[in-house]
Amino acid sequence: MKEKIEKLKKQLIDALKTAKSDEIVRNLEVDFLGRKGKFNDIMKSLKDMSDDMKKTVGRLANEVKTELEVAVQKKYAQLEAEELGQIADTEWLDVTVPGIRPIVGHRHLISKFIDDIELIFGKMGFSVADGPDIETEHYCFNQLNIPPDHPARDMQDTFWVKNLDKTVLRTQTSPVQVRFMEAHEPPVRIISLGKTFRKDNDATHSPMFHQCEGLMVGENVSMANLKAILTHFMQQVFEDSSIKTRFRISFFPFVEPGLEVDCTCPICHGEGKIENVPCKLCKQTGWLEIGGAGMVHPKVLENVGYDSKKYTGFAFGMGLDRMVMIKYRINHLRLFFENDLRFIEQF
Ligand code: FA5
Repeated sequence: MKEKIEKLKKQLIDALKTAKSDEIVRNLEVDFLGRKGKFNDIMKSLKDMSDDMKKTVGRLANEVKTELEVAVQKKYAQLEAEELGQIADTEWLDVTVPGIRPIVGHRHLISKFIDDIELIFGKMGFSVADGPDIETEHYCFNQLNIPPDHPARDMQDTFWVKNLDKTVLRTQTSPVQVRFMEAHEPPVRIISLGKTFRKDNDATHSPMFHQCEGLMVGENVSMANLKAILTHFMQQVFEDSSIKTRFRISFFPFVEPGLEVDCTCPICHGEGKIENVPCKLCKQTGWLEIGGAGMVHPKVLENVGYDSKKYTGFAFGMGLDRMVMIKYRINHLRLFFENDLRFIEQF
């Protein structure tokens, strides 16, 4: 019986040496040391032995069983250590390797341009006013001297807001003029920059675009002031002191006279060509259209309770996206809003 016990011990020790997984060790444990295992068979056979044999064989069987139980636990521990070692190998962390620099974003080109404009006008004493993107018909049209059914409403293809009576996505930043004048007494000197919306869509027209509105009202404010301020602004924003501006007569119901504002092309400097090559940007005219302007209509001043005999003022509204296109030679408006990082990261 003693040999049988020693043989079982050797079998299990040998099997444990080659066991490569917890599962194999568990099967060996059950097979040798479990309730129905080989060692229990020996224990069961003790009852048929003499008392002396019972004692010696029983003691030996218990000692070997304990020894083997320890060997099994050691094997489990060894396998676990090996597994951890492998993980450590595959997830090896070399703290001396230089880190991966996180991608740091920056402000969008249009947002940066808005900051630039605020700075330029800020130095000329203009403060910044805000208005809602979703505007009432009252402020977007009526108060700007564009009553219902006036043909001037057709100049702007409007998004009306469903289920909200007489409400539009603002087609222009001009309603901010009215909102500001209603809340403040003259003198007024503000700009307002933000999103505007129209049912347009091509290379130079986007359904959502940005405008910069300007308004200056006070005593003796004249068109000469308008010209001086816009010329200085254009020179600053295009970083070219040779830029000139010109006014062409136009129509906007909230100003009289109404004007289109052009500036000399910053690429060909008003020549229409560069070294005899026709300038594509200004289509050889030497001029670029920047926005609308004019002297605030007395009706608009009166709508907000200003004395139109005492106060005069000018207003202007420029398309920001077009100016950014000119400044950075970008040929399609869509690029601003597609969020393609290959484009955005260039600026
Ligand atoms: C206006 O919106 C007037 N509110 C401007 C104004 C203000 C006139 C104050 C007088 C006094 P207009 O519709 O021309 O004007 O638009 C002004 C500028 O917005 C245009 O010159 C153009 O640069 C830009 N613009 C108009 N529609 C779009 C569009 N769909 N996409 C991109 N830019 C546009």
